Amino acid sequence: MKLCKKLMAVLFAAALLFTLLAVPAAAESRTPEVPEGYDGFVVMSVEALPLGFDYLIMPTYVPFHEGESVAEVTVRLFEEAGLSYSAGDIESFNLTSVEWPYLDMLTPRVPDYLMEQLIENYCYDEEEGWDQPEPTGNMLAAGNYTYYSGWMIAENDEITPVGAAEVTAVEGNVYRWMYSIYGYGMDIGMSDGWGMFPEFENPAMGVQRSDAYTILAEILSDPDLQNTILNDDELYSIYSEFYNTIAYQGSTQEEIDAVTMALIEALISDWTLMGDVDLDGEITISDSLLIMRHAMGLIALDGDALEAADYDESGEIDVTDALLVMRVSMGLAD
Ligand SMILES: [Ca+2]
Ligand SMILES: [Ca+2]
Repeated sequence: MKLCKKLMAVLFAAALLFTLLAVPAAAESRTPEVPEGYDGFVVMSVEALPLGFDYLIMPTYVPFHEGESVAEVTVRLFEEAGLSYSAGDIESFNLTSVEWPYLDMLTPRVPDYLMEQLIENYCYDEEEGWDQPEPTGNMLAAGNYTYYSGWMIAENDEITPVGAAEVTAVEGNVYRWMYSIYGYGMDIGMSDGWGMFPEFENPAMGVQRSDAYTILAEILSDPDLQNTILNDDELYSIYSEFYNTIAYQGSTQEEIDAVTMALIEALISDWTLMGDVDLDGEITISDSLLIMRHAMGLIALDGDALEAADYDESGEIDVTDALLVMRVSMGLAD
């Protein structure tokens, strides 16, 4: 598999967060080009994990302008996705409902430990069902299902102390719009319920998903990488495990870290460093000589070596590849 250098930079950076391994300095920008007129990307998601609905919008790169509020970025995301919403005006943005296509066909799958709390605290009755009306018209709104439900915004896994109109978007930060159904954010693990709800054993408490979300956003921004994952059974199963774990509200930090690291390792171990024909992890003059010998028909490279030899990805291995790799090995090109 070939991964572009930019993705590698992100994956190595992510690996660094987890393992503190010494890795080559990689200071390249991320995979998608920042669109004309924008200053960078934030990661944004819209999700209802306590209900088992996963994501309305999976963690995604959204371009932003320097100085813009999170409310303004949110509006751009919703408009581009063609989703209607209610939030009042942009200066006092308060998200109360969002269009969730096919919501009427979804059945909540609340994790058992959370459902126990809902039942004990009169949000759900095993015979009567939900305490409050279920959504109508495919709009997921504050006050659906339970008296306490509503949309909350977190920046890097912490509920923002002020509304989205007052939060300035920051490059690379992860903004999550989350539908909470219990305890003013207890269910999403980001609140103690303001002391108004009984404590319970909560696997979600304090769990951070920002690193995992950034990796998912990176994958979603790279169609080639998605194809690679889809066409490789082992990689796809590792990816699925990763997705199912981060999308489940009851996952612990250990579980999320484990699947994230497994995905990163699978992607990195599958990676071919273009030009590294002898597969020793670096590009040297001997790689260039191997390419030259292959081009001259003196040897026949195969497998990963053959893939790595076509440095300019022209589909043919010739003297141009050998010269390019030589220049790289001498530090004259990259
Ligand atoms: Ca080499
Ligand atoms: Ca070539």
